[in-house]
Amino acid sequence: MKICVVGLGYIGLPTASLLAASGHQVVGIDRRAEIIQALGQGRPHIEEPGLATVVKAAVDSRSLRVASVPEEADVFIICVQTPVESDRTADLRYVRDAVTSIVPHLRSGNLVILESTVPPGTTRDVVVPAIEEGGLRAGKEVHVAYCPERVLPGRILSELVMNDRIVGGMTPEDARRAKAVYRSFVEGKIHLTDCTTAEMVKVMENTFRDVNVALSNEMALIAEQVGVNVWEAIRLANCHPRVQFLRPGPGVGGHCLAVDPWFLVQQAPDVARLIAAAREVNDAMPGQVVSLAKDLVKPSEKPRIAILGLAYKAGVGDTRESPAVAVVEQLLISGVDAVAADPLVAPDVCPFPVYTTDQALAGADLLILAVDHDVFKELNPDHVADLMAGRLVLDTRSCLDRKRWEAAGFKVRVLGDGRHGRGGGERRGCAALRASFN
Ligand code: SAJ
Repeated sequence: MKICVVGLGYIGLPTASLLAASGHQVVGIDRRAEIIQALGQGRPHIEEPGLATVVKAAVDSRSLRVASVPEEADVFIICVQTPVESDRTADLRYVRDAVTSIVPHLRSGNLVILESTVPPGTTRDVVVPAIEEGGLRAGKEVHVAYCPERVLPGRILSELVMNDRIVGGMTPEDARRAKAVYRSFVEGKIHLTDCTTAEMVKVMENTFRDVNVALSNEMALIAEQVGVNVWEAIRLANCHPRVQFLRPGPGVGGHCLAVDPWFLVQQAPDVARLIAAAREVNDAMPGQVVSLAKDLVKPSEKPRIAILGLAYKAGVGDTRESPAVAVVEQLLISGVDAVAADPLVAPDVCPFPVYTTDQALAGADLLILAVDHDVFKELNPDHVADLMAGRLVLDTRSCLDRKRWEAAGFKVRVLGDGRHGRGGGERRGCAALRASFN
C-alpha cells in the first residue's frame, strides 16, 4: 500500500519507518523544512533507541520518502500534536490543518486514520465533517478510523511493535481496514471498537497514570507534615496485593500526562473534579521543591543552587512541560542564582542557559537532583564535594545512594522524607519508636 503519514514527530516518524520496513511505500509529511532536510539524508531529529537505524534503512531503500505537502495515497495517517490552550481546552488546529491538507488528495476507497490524542468525539465532530466538505462520504466512500498510540518515550520502537493496539472505526468495516494496516508491524493484540470509545480509552489511560502520580505526590506532602518517609511507606503499602503506588517526584511533565487529562475536564467540567484536582496537585509540585530548597539555604545569603536534570523524566532529552524546568524558572524568578545542567537535553531548548554538570556544580551551595538520569545516579559524591561550595543535596526522586553521599559529607534531604523535614518527626520521637520495632 502507499501510505501518507502526516506529522513526523515522536510518533509519526517511528510509525512511518516501521510501515516502510514492513514493505509499504511511505511518504512522510512535515511542514518543518529543517526536519525534511535532515530526514532526506536519513538523519532523524528525535533521539530514541534504535530509531536512527530504522530511519536510515527506510530512507536508503527508498521505501520512506519525505515531503512538505501530502500527495495521493491509499492510506493517510495523521500524527500531529494536540497542545492544550491557556484555557485548558484542546488546541485542535494542527488536526484540522492536517485533515484539510489531505482532503484534495482523497479518492474513493481511501482510509484516513487519526492517531493524535484528542477529546472524545473529535473524529466524529471535526475530522468527518472536514472530509465530507471535500465531497466524499465518510464511512462509505472514505473509511475513517481513530487509532491512538500508546508507546512510552524511551521505548517507542519496541512498544509500537509489542503493545496491544486499540482501533476505533467509524464503521466496523473501517475498523477492520485500519487493523489490516497496523497488523503489518504490530505483534500485540489489536482490539476493535468505535472511534469515540477509542478516543476515550486513550485519554483515560494517561489520566489514570496522572491521577495515581498525584496521589503519590500528595502522600509525599502528607509524609512531610507527619514526619514519615513516604518512600518507605510506599514500599510497605505496595506489599499489599491490591495496592500499587507510583513514585512521587517534582511533578508530572511530558506532552501526554500533563495535557491529556484536561481533554476530559473540557468535555465534562462538572463531573471531572478528581481529574482536575490531580492535575493541580502535580502542577504544584515544582513550587513544593522550590519551597523545600529555600528551607535548606537562606535566600538572604544569595545562595547558588545547581539543578541537575531538565528533561521531563529520566532517560529522555525532551523538556516539554518539564517540572524540572519549572523549578529552575521559579528559582530564577525569585532572584536565586540557579544554574542547570542536563547532558541529555539540547542546550538551546530552554529559556535559560544550560551548563555542563561540572559547571553547574562549581561553587553551588545546594544541589537539587530533579531528574533521575543514570548519569546523575552514578555521580561520585567526592568529586561533587570538590566542586561545590556547600554540602547540601535535595533529592526529589529518592535515587541517590544516601549513605555514600553522607559519607562524603553531604546533608541529603529527600522529597517526601518528613523524618528530617517540616513535620519534625525525629523531634517528636518517631525515630526512637520506629527503632524499637526493628
Ligand atoms: N512520573 C512520576 N512518577 C511515576 C511515573 C511517572 O512522577 O511513578 C512522571 C514522570 O517523571 C514524567 C510523567 O510522570 O514527568 C510522565 O511520564 P511517564 O513515563 O508516566 O509517561 P510518558 O508521558 O512518557 O508516556 C505516557 C504513557 N502513558 C501511560 O503509561 C498510561 C505512554 O504509554 C503513552 O503512549 C504516552 O504517555 C502518550 O504519548 O500518550
